[in-house]
Amino acid sequence: MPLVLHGYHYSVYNRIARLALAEKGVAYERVEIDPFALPVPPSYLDLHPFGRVPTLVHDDFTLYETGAITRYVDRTFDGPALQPTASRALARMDQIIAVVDSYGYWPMVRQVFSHGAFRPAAGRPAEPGEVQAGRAGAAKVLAALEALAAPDGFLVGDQVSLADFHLGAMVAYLTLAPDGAALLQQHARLAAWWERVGRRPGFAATDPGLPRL
Ligand SMILES: N[C@@H](CCC(=O)N[C@@H](CS)C(=O)NCC(=O)O)C(=O)O
Repeated sequence: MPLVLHGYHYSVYNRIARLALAEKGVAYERVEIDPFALPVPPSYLDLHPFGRVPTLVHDDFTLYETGAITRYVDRTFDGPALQPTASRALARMDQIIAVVDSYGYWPMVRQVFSHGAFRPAAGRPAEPGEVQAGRAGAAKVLAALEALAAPDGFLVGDQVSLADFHLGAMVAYLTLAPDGAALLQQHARLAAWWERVGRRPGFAATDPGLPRL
């Protein structure tokens, strides 16, 4: 049963898919594709018409969109269940994932992390204004998530879920930027959650590090 994840090693969405696969204990092959190196190869556009990463190929089944991939992985393979069964807990998990995608990715990853950590590490030009704008957007999303998160344990209760990986991959990047790390500390519940969740082996196993000059 060949299982192949096409992705870019620095991609936060690729990491979310890898975190779910790691937690399930599923073996898979990786194909590196950098979606920022234009033009994206036509062979990859055949898999993902929007040219983003990741894409999962399982036998003859091709799937893109990270939330669909992680839910498919959870339902398809043995290992611990990564989605709660209670309808309200599942709704909360889906809500947190949607909030992270819709409102969190850009300010936390593409602004604070990219301009506050990644670009400086890579020796590429960084815009302080992007970090400032990202701080404001990230503060709003972290405040909303602080209110949605369960009081202790994991984001939706006492079992780890896909929401923990979706937010965790973004917080891992956010906190590599000094502004992002300071911002997280202003949200006590999320800071304590990250202290626990960030220690799960999957995070170390999928850590791409920062570029080196
Ligand atoms: N909605 C997509 C988003 C994936 C996404 O934006 N991936 C980024 C890398 S983290 C990407 O491919 N970016 C390329 C670009 O913006 O052109 C998903 O959930 O998989």
